[in-house]
Amino acid sequence: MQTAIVVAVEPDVKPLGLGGNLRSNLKEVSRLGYNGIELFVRDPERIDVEEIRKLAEKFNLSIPAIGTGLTYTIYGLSLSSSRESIRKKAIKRIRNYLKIGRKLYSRVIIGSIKGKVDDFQSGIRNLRGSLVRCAGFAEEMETPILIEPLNRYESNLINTLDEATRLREEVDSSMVGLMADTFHMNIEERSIYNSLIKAKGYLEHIHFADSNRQAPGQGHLDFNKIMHALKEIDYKRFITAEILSLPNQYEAARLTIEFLRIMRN
Ligand code: LER
Ligand code: MN
Repeated sequence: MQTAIVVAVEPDVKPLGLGGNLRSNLKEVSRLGYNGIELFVRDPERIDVEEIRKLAEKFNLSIPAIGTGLTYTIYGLSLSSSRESIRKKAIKRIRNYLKIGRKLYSRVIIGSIKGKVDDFQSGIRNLRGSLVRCAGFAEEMETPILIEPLNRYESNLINTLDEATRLREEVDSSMVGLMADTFHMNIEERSIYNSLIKAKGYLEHIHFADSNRQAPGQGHLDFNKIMHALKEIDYKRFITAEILSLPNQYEAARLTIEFLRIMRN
């Protein structure tokens, strides 16, 4: 099992992870014993990728994934929008994230950028069409994208791993995988464990947060059973903390890694 935590690149961005000075955050993440970071990036065209690559290398941290959610939450760009011009901008943005992903060997997350729609049928059709185009870029750049189901209060398009699997099969590209997030799964899945097991073959990344989105161990999710399900499907990729900064961001990071250490033993 490899461990990572979400880290914002731009110092003024507030992530579900560590925000502020990138260098000191990477130093701290490494000191705590994590193997990697998931980059949370607001503007893929304005960050110094080479500087990030060097910093991650210095602190011996992999970068398994890049989060793209701010494209929707700040800029309002979504892959399912009823307006073609918005979808085009969102797709272009994913292409820019993929360019970074290629340089850093990171997968690109398709989470909030899926958007929310008034009309489900046309929304899912638009999302599928946009994903086909994103998959084309992902193939060109040999950098996978990951569909992340979100809970119903954040999106009305893909809420479960089953729905994500169906979409993945429709898009039908080896560069499209799935990821899970225990916080969303707790709200949407009939069984967190069975859904993880069923996603075997497509599951390439996972966010860990407890039922209240605090560090694992601070809520009422059964992480023993979740870890068993992951073991059963021989999941060996990253477990990434995507958590609220409670009681503060560094303590949340510490609580997570200690909890995961205990679970491993
Ligand atoms: C948002 O709730 C989330 O889980 C992110 O990983 C998606 O962009
Ligand atoms: Mn997530």
